[in-house]
Amino acid sequence: MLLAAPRGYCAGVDRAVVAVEKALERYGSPVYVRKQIVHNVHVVKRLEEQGAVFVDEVDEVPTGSHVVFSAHGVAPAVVRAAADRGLQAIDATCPLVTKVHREAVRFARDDRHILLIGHHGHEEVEGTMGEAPERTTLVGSPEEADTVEVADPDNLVWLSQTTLSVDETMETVRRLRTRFPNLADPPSDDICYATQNRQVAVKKIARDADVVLVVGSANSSNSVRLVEVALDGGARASYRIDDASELDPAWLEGASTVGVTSGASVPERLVRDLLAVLAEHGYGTVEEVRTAEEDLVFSLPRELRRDASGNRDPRALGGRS
Ligand code: 2E6
Ligand code: F3S
Repeated sequence: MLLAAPRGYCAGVDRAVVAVEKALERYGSPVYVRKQIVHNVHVVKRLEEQGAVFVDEVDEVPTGSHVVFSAHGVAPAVVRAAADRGLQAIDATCPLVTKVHREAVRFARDDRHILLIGHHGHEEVEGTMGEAPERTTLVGSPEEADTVEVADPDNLVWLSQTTLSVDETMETVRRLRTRFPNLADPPSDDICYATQNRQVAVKKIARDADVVLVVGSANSSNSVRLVEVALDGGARASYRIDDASELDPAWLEGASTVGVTSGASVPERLVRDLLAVLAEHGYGTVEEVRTAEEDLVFSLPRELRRDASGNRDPRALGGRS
């Protein structure tokens, strides 16, 4: 068994989950959360059991209540709607998503047109596009790069969703640039460190694994990308599962080496459970294959940095540990 590292929780997911827990501790149940705090059914279920109430839109939240915005970010219109309703908002948007929002605002102010590479309908994309809807066009795939229409081809800059496949995004940019040679690059990577690190690690195990199992939920972009990267990287087969109960023993037939990884929104206990089941199937020797060390910790959302008596929370500062 080859176990990819890094895998599982990133700094932004950890911060968002802790934010909901702290809000529950401080304000009591219910604390409302707009959309899934992160895209994982088990995380959402556990927080529900602790008293969180997940809603689709802020108009479902009773006036005056606390509402947490998910790690994927929100459009400015959502922030305004929450304020208009008198809600106490706690913004758990990952700081690396906020960085992309800021880039979008800046380019729109400079009268540039943004080609945002990302998936149609994904919450992060909806939030980022909401910063400058008139000045942003979504490019959903390399194929869409071949057909997207723009008004001024010499005034373009590209940005991206944080959880895309690095290789596929580079292909999209390559195709865009053949049509728009003056397309400008973003000031820094938008695909986040966690997404990149998990893809490098899964690629490494995929070379030597017959089957790669990815723990993660169906709507988790970064988890689904890991299956694609494993297949591109040479795995004979790769499957996404929410937990060990979804493992189909038929997938293991004839496999001498099984690889395992997990998405950035996946608690490690789900991986441990899967390892226990794999051991029962004869894959009990585990080799961890590590391609990067991660030590990033983000400070809590501003609204939670002080405890109820006004003292600084130990997580207030964050930074590298
Ligand atoms: C926020 C932004 C990016 O579907 P996606 O991969 O974006 O989301 P999660 O919740 O599975 O992963 C963490 C995350 C949160 N990634
Ligand atoms: Fe943030 Fe990347 Fe995680 S954008 S929430 S660090 S997957």
